[in-house]
Amino acid sequence: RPIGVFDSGIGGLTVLKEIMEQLPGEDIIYFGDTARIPYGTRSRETVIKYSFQCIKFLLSKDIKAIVVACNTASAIALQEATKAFDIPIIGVIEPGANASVLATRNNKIGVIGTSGTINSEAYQTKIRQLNKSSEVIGIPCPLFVQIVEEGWADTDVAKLAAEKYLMELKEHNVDTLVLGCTHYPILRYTLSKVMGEDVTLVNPAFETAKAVKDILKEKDLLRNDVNRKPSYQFYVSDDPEKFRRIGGNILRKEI
Ligand code: DGN
Repeated sequence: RPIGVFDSGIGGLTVLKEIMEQLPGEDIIYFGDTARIPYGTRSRETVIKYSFQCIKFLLSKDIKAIVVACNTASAIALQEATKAFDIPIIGVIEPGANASVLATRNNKIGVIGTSGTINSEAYQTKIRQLNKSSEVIGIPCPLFVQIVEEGWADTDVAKLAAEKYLMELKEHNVDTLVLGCTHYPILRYTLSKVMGEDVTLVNPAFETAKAVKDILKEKDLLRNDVNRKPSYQFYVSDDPEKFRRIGGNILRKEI
């Protein structure tokens, strides 16, 4: 059976890409809620309602586990979802938080994401739970999503926005930065340039794929026939052409 992955739109393809690389034998069904993006600015109730609808859609496809690729949905709806549905559901927050705690040397960790993710304090709470002496600073960077979707990740526009958003994190001397939104790994060169090379960038998409592998193995759900050609199916709730075009650039593969 396939793994189901959902996101508020195309950004979750950064998570899908990592899963495809780290679990090459697995079939995957991806659902992007492109009609209702962004989740990042919506209320808690709405994010939970949308996330449950995405999960129910994936369950109708007979999947074996669900990955919540969207940081906003993971931050707000994961707890409720794991209570409501009887299937392994894996979000991006815990894997990202774990990696940041292992990476920091001075215990000063920055987290960037949508307003919904940062205001939920999900990353901050998890990181403080894991490392009581850590200082965590969360900064919402909503413009980054549009910048990436315009294809401007490596331009002056991205650099200027990053300089403004990240100023406070630099002043606090964070040595680790969690890229807490699906789109941000695409900005990593610009973010690294602005933060300085000695700051470790944590990519929750990469860490989540590792966690998915561990959980499937533990539950005996991992495919062992890694040489088979997997099937990837994509569903969106609006305009498939835009998804195909921008998504293809993210995946570096035709959708
Ligand atoms: N996928 C969202 C996230 O990771 O928080 C970003 C896009 C959005 O819904 N604003």
